[in-house]
Amino acid sequence: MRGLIAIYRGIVKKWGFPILFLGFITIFWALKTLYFVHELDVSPHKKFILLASGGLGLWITAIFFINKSKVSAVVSLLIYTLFSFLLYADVVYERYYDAILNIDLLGQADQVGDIFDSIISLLYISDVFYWLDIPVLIVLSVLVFKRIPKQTNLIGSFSLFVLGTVCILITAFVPLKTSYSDQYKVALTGVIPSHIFDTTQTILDQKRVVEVSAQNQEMMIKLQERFLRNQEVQKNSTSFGKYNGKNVIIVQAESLNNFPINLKVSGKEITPNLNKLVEESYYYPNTYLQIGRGNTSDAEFVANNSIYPIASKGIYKTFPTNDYLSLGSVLRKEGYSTSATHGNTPEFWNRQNAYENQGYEQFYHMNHPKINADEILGLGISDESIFNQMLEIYQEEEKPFYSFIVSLSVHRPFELPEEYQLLDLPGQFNNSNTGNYLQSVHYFDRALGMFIDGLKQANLWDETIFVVYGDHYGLLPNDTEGIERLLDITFDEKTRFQIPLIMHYPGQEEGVVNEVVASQMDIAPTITTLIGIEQPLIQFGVPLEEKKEGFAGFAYETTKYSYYSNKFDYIASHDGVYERGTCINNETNEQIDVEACRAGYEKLYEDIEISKFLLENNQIGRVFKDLIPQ
Ligand code: GP9
Ligand code: MN
Repeated sequence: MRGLIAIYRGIVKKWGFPILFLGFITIFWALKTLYFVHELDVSPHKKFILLASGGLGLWITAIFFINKSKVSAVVSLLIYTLFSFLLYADVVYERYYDAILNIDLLGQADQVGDIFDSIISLLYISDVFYWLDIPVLIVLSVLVFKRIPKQTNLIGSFSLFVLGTVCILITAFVPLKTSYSDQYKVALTGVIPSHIFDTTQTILDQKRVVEVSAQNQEMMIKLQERFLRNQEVQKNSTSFGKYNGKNVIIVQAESLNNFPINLKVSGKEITPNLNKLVEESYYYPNTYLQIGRGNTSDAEFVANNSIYPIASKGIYKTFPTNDYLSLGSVLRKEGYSTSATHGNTPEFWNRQNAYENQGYEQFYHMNHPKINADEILGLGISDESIFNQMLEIYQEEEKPFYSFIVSLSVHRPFELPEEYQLLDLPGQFNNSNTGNYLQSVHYFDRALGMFIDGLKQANLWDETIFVVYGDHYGLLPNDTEGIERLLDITFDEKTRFQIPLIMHYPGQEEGVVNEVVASQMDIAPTITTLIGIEQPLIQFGVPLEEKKEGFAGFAYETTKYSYYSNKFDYIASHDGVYERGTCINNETNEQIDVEACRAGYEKLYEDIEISKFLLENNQIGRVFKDLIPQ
């Protein structure tokens, strides 16, 4: 008995503190991970999370106990704090982008300054939970440090480190699969294994992209046939070429959801000008975003290119120099003068480089000699100022022209200076995100109304196809309670993804509300139809007037391969298994046998695969190499 007690004492003396330390870190990290998973609304897999947390615990313990030195103690705590920052960065990033960070996104760190206010608006008081462990750990370290003997434990520490690495690698490479959503990966293993897995995949993916050779000739012919078939729909449309030679102005409205359209608060319209425009235009209220990792910039890309934005850093950063058949390039070949306008710096989101291959002859940004950065609001030049300046530029612009404008003033945290808050809202909206958002949207609406008036005065209105659509949602799931209480509307995922799409044709006076399920990728095909483009096009969208079967597919934002359509909605499962997805019959609003959704899923799956192939291998310019006029 005495012998056993002696052995026990020996173990406690040698290993007691390391075990205590390891236990604390494992529990702290596991709790933080579970807290994040709870926010993600996915069920956690506790065993793998515990194993990965133990792995991190072993790493930190190994460093702390390498010898009795303040350096190793401080370094181990610093490393734990750095991992805590990584986890918290994932938490905040996920709140806005519905994804976790990726190694590729490190290059975007330079933009943090521009979106600082937006980031602050994503930090919640309850987040203190993510940081409570650090002071506890510091106190524990001081107490433990005083009591550990003066000795070096190189072999012991090395063994712990190796064991920790094994735990982490097992959790990274045994349970995780590429088909899993980011949320599911985190729920299975936590953020560290998920990042190791994703980074490995990114490196492997880059290696996989090889020069496409003659073997793909067969595939090229299939693609040619497919896209020529798509284009037949445009050529057979009664609207084909109806507005040939007319100007095209597209306004991509920052953070504009569909719900403010025709919404009244205390009898007052939030968007009187957009509502008026809707009454004399084609209005597609069931339109959905299709942004990827590039957010705003991907919305631009999808609307102008009609391709899924499959790119780890967003298209403008991942494939800026690819060849494209975007609206800008196509219209330029038709003799249009083409320009893009964005009131921030040319470098922001790599637009300067990316716009060159989008076919824009001019890029009007805040440093452009013709642009005056006279009024800055939030992310850049105010909407009112940029619209006014464009009206002047149009006076000199050679006709016909294509002008693509990205508005900026409606952006998180939606806090406009008082003098710009012109909407009279009841007191309960004060200091609420909903109230601030409505004020911002109202500001944009007012600026847009003045822009339209200006176009009318310049006799451009009836010479122009005028399009407005939202790039993505403004408010986030965290705002749901406030929106639903204050506005008495449902703010579920579908409403959050819903953006307005309004198209005014030259001379149009009668409005048409078309309920077809549409998406950002239907914008370019609709324009190429109205202009009557004969050049071969590569577009996945459908001209809206010809769109009979509504469809909006998703590669990002929600689980990949989910889609909405007029008949069914398919919500893919987080683990990527088709059969585990949910199929909803939109007539009855009831869940039905998942097989009913299969055709839409297969079509979307193929379209995403082809988009990926075309983008990664820079094939867009090559599919119709012999047919496209150079
Ligand atoms: C602004 C944009 C940044 O045009 O690039 O805004 P976000 O992508 O966060 O909406
Ligand atoms: Mn945006």
